[in-house]
Amino acid sequence: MSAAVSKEVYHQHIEDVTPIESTKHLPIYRRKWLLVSAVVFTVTATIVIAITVPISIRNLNALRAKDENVHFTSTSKIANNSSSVATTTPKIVPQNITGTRKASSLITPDKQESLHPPVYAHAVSPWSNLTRLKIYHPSDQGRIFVMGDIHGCLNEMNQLLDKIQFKPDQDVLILAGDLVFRGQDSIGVIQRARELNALCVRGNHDDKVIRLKTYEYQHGKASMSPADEIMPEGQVGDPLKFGNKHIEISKNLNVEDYTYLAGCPLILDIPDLNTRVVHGGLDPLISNLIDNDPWSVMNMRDMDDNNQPSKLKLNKKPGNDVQHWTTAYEANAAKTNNQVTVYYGHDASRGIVINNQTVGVDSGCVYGRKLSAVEMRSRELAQVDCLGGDKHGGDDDD
Ligand SMILES: [Mn+2]
Repeated sequence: MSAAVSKEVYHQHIEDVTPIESTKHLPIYRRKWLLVSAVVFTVTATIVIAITVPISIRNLNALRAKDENVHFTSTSKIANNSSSVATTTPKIVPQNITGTRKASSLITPDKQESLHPPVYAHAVSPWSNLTRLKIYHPSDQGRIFVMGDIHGCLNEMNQLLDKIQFKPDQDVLILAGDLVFRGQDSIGVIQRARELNALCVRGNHDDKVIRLKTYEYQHGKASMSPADEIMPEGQVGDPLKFGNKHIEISKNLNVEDYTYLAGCPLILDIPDLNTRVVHGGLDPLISNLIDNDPWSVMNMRDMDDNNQPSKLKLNKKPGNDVQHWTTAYEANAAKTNNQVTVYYGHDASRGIVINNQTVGVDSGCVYGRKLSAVEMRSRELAQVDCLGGDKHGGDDDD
């Protein structure tokens, strides 16, 4: 178990890393023009900011004085609930109710006050470009499916969508992470998910692909060698070598694929349905969602002897407290009257497990077993058989 990390390192996720095009391949005269444009742009932007910011602040203060309960965003009107969670889970006032999911119904809380890393927390990679939490307010109509780890099995994904007669204009698809790796067509799965406007959470394999790609955007492909050198990321839970097998996927991502995959949050919260979706799991003892350690949320299976999340399947022996995180979660929920259900993937060895408040949806498609989807309101299960994919073994067998 790693040592506790400093709050500064843990906070690195707050900085968004935006892909930038490399300029190294441009001819000299174009680089000069680029430099001149950049200088002109910076000077203009500075003047504009200097003029507009004081005015905006004055306007904002006037607005706050007028009505402290109403906030505006660029796309939608947000009104606070009167409950204590209102500031972190603002509710969208529907502008136009139809059966389809509105882009504005998926929001990212703009500010989260509490961030207390648990003692076992790992550093968050500066290349992870991670959103910890998104909040989704579904419409009343249509079905909401949570689909387990697809791992590049595009054919099976399409067969399952056919089987449930998925209607993109009415139904909602949520992917429980690990869209990529091991299977035949990881890029195809991302593109299909984009087509369907699927919601998603980040899996441990998605995370590796994103980190490699962000590094490539920032430093260029040529800097990613030698293959056995470790990418500089600090004390992360799973250091990556430049030659890591996930680079086969990251190098083929276009900007839209990257933006989609990086946009899958660590945790998708659906407060209207008392439900959350993560890839690995949630520490049952952490009450503030964003205090969860990202690496653990993407990787956890069992709780170890110290009641801390582990990626391993540990052995329960007389006298130790080893148990699957869902066992601890269900017990804790019963004790504290917590009504929130958590959907998760990542644990193919256990397969489909539908409990009171935890629903496991990874049934090992890429290992030649099944691909599964559970409808959230009815809890109906749909499955298709899988051919499986190329099994990369070795250092990434989790
Ligand atoms: Mn996984």
